[in-house]
Amino acid sequence: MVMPQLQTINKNNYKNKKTHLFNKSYIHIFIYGGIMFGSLKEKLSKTVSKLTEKIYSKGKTEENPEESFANANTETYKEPQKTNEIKNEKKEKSGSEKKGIAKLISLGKKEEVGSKTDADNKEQAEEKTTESVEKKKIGFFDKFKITKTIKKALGKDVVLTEDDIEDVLEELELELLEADVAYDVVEKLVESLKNQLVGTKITAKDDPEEVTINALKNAIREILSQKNIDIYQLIEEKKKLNEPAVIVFVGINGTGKTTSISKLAYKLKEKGYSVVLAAGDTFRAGAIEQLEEHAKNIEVKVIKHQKGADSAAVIYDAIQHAKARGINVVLADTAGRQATNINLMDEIRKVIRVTKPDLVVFVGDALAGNDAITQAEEFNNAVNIDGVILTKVDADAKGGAALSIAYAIGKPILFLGVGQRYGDLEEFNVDWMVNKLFGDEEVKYSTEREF
Ligand SMILES: Nc1nc2c(ncn2[C@@H]2O[C@H](COP(=O)(O)OP(=O)(O)OP(=O)(O)O)[C@@H](O)[C@H]2O)c(=O)[nH]1
Ligand SMILES: [Mg+2]
Repeated sequence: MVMPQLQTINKNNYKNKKTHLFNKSYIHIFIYGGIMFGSLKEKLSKTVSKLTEKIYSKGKTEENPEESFANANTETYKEPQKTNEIKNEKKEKSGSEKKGIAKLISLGKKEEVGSKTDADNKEQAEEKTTESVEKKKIGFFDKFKITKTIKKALGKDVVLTEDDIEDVLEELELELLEADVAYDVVEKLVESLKNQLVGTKITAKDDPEEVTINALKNAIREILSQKNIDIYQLIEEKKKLNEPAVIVFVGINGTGKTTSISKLAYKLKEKGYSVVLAAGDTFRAGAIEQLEEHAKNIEVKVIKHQKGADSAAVIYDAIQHAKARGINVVLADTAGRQATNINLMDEIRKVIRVTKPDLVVFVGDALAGNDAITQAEEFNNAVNIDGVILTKVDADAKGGAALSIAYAIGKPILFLGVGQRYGDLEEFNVDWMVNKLFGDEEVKYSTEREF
């Protein structure tokens, strides 16, 4: 396929645009240099270091104390004063009364940190800012390299108790909440870590760092392992029935529905499938033209009606067009809508009822963090979504939505939008995410634009 011409498709050309959530990404890029999941990686790396340190310090022998990891010039992170606000807020959101994290919000904890003055807190926060800027220079996983060079065998077997690691897990909980990881996900992750680490014998033959990394990886795998959807298998199955696979994209305004449709169409064309787009956003000014511009770039056909036409009718026509011409896939755009907009939510229900798509894909903006999860839940309640595309992940240092959304709604992430080129759509799977979070490379996506 011929590469699409570099061209700018700016929605401003088509409509009076609202302030866009994407603007937030510049803040992330400023802090983390646009490193995907950089902040989350850093938090996980810190946890691994601290847990490893706990194991070494418990495994040191009286005769040879300096062999211990704890004494081997390991830098211990200074924690800034964290407010309990994030935690309380998220707890309220989740409505969960479970123990676990809730326990941490106990007064005891508050008193312990509460003895510090505001000035102390400010100073610590400032310290952390300078410290984190410096840390950026040596890279997030350099800490791992430090621990690797000073790795020693344990002096004796170690069996960790809950008390041994409680403080580390408490810090991890706060940090994950701060990274916009959903409350239930944080609770599950920490519980899983505890189950794996507490009471397990770690012997001299074991590598304490490997033990902790594996425990954390397993915990993350558990969270991400939703039943996956193989989109290509679905297309193949529909092909055998001489029918197109119909995929409808839904979500709130500006999350990247139209862009993701164009990226997926590009990917499917590259794989040899024929695709038609349905201009089902008949609501927003300029939406049809925007889709047509993309379609021209990637050389696919668009089925459209007039602005204001019935969205279900447009998509229905596109399906008939695909059936008549043996086209493999129909990708249907729809208008962005807030779940509170009753009329538009009724419209999307009608679209689904009339067109009976094979997949309803919710498109969420990774930068919206926990809000993306709430939106996904609302759309799932309204139209029963099958899977998720998370966009703007290239600018997402926090990683909270990517880690939480599938678990929170019980539906898999299918793709991640990672930039503003047609090829910037990553197929999501658990290994991909685990590699990105624990790999040594810093993943920085191109800021080049094709639209
Ligand atoms: N960096 C980055 N930008 C993206 C990504 N996906 C979409 N965008 C940008 O997000 C903006 C909105 O994308 P659209 O595809 O128009 O969003 P939409 O959901 O169709 O918006 P409405 O039709 O208004 O509801 C555009 O400027 C896109 O270039 C992504 O993965 N990474
Ligand atoms: Mg759109």
